[in-house]
Amino acid sequence: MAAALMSHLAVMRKGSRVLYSVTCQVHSMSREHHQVLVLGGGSGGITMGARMKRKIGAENVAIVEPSEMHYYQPIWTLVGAGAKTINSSGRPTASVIPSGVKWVKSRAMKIDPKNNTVFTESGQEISYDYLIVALGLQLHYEKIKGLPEAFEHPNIGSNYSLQTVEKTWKALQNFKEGNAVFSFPNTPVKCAGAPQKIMYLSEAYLRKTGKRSKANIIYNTSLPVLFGVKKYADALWGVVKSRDISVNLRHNLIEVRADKREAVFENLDQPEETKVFEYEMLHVTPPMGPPAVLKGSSLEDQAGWLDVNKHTLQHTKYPNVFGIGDCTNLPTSKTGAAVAAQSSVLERTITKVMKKDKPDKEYDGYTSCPLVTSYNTVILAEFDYSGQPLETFPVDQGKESRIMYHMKADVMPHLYWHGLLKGLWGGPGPYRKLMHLGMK
Ligand code: FAD
Ligand code: UQ1
Repeated sequence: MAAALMSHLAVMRKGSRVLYSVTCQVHSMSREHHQVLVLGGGSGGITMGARMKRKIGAENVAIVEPSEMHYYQPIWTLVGAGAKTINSSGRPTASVIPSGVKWVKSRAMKIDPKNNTVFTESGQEISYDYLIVALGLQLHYEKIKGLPEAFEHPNIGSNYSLQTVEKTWKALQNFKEGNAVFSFPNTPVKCAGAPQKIMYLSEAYLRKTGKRSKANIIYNTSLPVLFGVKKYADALWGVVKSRDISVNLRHNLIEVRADKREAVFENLDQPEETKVFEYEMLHVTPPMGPPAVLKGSSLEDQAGWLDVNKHTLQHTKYPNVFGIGDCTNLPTSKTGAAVAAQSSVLERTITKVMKKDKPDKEYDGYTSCPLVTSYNTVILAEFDYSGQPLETFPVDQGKESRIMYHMKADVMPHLYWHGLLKGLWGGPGPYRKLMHLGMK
């Protein structure tokens, strides 16, 4: 009804100032209330929607999500390497919203936690009793000079976005001879292993197609290490050496000159020093940051991430606000696996808070990264807040494994769509002890 009135007015007063003020009035008329409001319908949002539906009934839950499609992002690593199709990674959002849960198909524009209210782009004003923030993170290609325009040129791709992931595969197929350069930015990222997974796959592809001898594979990372956990970093150094890959630490991509096929990196240990790498192929992992809507909401920490208690996932200032996933300041690596482990803790925390009890289950920082090292091998990194390995399987997961590749490529997608998103998969924690029975 409001939409019909607005479009009628638009026809009558197109372009006038009067239209703007009337539109605002129409917008402000749309108000609704939900016991639990979830912001974001990605991995964390859909998962918590399903769990909350089970706890309090679908009619008491709503999810705000603007996108028509929901994507299983972890498979983009394999899409960029031509091992899976982009179509296999997406499903309509309508099909993943738990049935009966209200889908507010819009974008949260402002959050007012003092008044328990969220304002959407479509003009709705939604109040809540409990708010779950699952907004993910934002990609910032525009922070690199020359991007995103450079994606118009061949030879450059990025597995991190829907629009650019197939360009990685094209660039790889078009490779003739020269440098294949892979970057890692100077910000927190999601799936910190993904920037190098595509490098190992590219190296394997060039070997398979007889072009490897004409290629220099170069990994330029802003980090001072190859990976944050020593056990897996050591294993990856072994892979890098055996495949003759060059790694440059503390190298941060600042500019792409696509017409000349040049990538400019700054040396983070020697500011002012820049190095230009010519490339035949460039894979960009963009700088990333917190969702813009958190800015100025009083929900964010100094760096802009959602400020939550690292054990309970409850907001540090507002006890009826909770967070999950990439948008939070949880000091662990941002992954879907972490979302899974967080979801069971968060369900428990919210249930306790609803009963006016104290939260009693603690998130240990569990996260996991299947480090794809070729078209049939994976090193399955799993660790917690302490940065110590916390492995599920009773084998040495620091070794490249074919079974783990099968798990990443074929099992995980099923676990995601039918387990995690249905609120039935809370991470491998309960199975870990079982798997290690009989071991020391
Ligand atoms: P997302 O799933 O990104 O969801 C955020 C949602 O919020 C989106 O749907 C977005 O549209 C919505 N949103 C944003 N702003 C607003 C707004 N203002 N209002 C309303 N909605 C909004 N994880 C693994 O565990 N294993 C892997 O192997 C792995 N590999 C990866 C490889 C790649 C290339 C990438 C890109 C990611 C990978 N990940 C992996 C990471 C994993 O996909 C994310 O950590 C996970 O999706 C985080 O879930 P989330 O709900 O926090 O964010
Ligand atoms: C996981 O739980 C998960 O979420 C469903 C992933 O991705 C999306 C993962 O990549 C991984 C590795 C896990 C952890 C699961 C096991 C069985 C170790």
